[in-house]
Amino acid sequence: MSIVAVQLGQCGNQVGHEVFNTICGDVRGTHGLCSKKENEAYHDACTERFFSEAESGVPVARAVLVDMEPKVISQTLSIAARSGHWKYDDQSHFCQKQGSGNNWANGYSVHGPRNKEVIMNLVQKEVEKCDRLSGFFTIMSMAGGTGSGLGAFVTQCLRDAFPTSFILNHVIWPYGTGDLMEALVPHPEFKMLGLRNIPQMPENSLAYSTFSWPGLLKHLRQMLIANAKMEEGIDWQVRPPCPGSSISSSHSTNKLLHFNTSIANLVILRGKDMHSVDLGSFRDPSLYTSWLNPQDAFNAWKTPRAFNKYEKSASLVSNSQFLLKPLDNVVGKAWNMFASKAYIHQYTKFGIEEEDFLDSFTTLEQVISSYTNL
Ligand SMILES: Nc1nc2c(ncn2[C@@H]2O[C@H](COP(=O)(O)OP(=O)(O)OP(=O)(O)O)[C@@H](O)[C@H]2O)c(=O)[nH]1
Ligand SMILES: [Mg+2]
Repeated sequence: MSIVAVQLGQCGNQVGHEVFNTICGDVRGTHGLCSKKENEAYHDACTERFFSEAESGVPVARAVLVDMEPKVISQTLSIAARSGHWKYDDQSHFCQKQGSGNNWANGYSVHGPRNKEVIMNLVQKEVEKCDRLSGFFTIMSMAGGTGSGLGAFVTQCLRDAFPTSFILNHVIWPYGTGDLMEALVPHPEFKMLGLRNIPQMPENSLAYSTFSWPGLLKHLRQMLIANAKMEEGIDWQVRPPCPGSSISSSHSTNKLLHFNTSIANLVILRGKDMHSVDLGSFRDPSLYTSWLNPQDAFNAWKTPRAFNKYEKSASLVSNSQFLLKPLDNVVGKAWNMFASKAYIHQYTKFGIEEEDFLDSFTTLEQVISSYTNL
């Protein structure tokens, strides 16, 4: 099965390039710690999913690059080609002379409809190169105008044109305040997924490190429930609430303050002895909201194929409350700006009306309220 990536705006193109570079490095890596046969099967599946074969033998990323200004696209194309290991298709990109000026409405209402046909034609060409298409992976920033605005527009076009394919929107949030900052979505109201990965270790320290699966998973689970993005600085005091505890108990207060409740989790284990790993601590019903059967809420994928140079590594994709606070802050700030009519004219001049803002606030406040009440 193949996936077509659509890289939008500066951030989408830069991050997209890194994604393909990482995938290519992983596919080419020889430290898979598995049999030759398993290694080949992994290599073939991964290559088919993300790359098509060029006559030159160099894999070509299944990607469409879109930006409203040319600089980043030309840089991205040439850096990839220089690697010698993979490249983008010379024809599979679209740019204009001028960006969307950090204006969502400009990207969504102006650049979107104006360039729909040519962008969707490029997508169609990439789709036709796939023997079997499973879906789309769009990469864009939430700030800026092209990634966010045009990206939202293109997502709608993809949904219309390919109603049965999956669409995974990879949205990069802007750096905030200076703090380091089919299984997972059981309900359309809850679709904010977060990613955690361990170990986090510089390459030159790896030779001196030993990792055990129980140690890695203990850290990963605590990163989840205490909502820590990094392995460092995890709050080990946070515990799941006791079943049946009342609102006034210290556990409930703890939960209210710190505990990150999950809807669903997916753990991906890669490397040595992964079949023997005990994942019981992630099946604990107290980690999850009560309305989903805990058996449906947890999934695990395992492969002996090691990732990068890690002998063992674990990733967690979770649908949880992790994004609640930042989202609430962003919506609060946006609401204040809207109430004082700041920047509104920048949107209304491109046809976005005050009513559209109110609808968006209602939608997001509903998401916040739903996640809050898990
Ligand atoms: N993480 C990460 N963030 C980036 C990167 N490039 C840009 N950003 C963030 O993306 C936001 C700006 O969006 P851009 O992608 O530059 O905007 P654009 O989509 O090109 O839209 P316009 O330039 O307005 O046409 C800022 O918040 C940046 O911090 C990147 O390579 N990595
Ligand atoms: Mg830009």
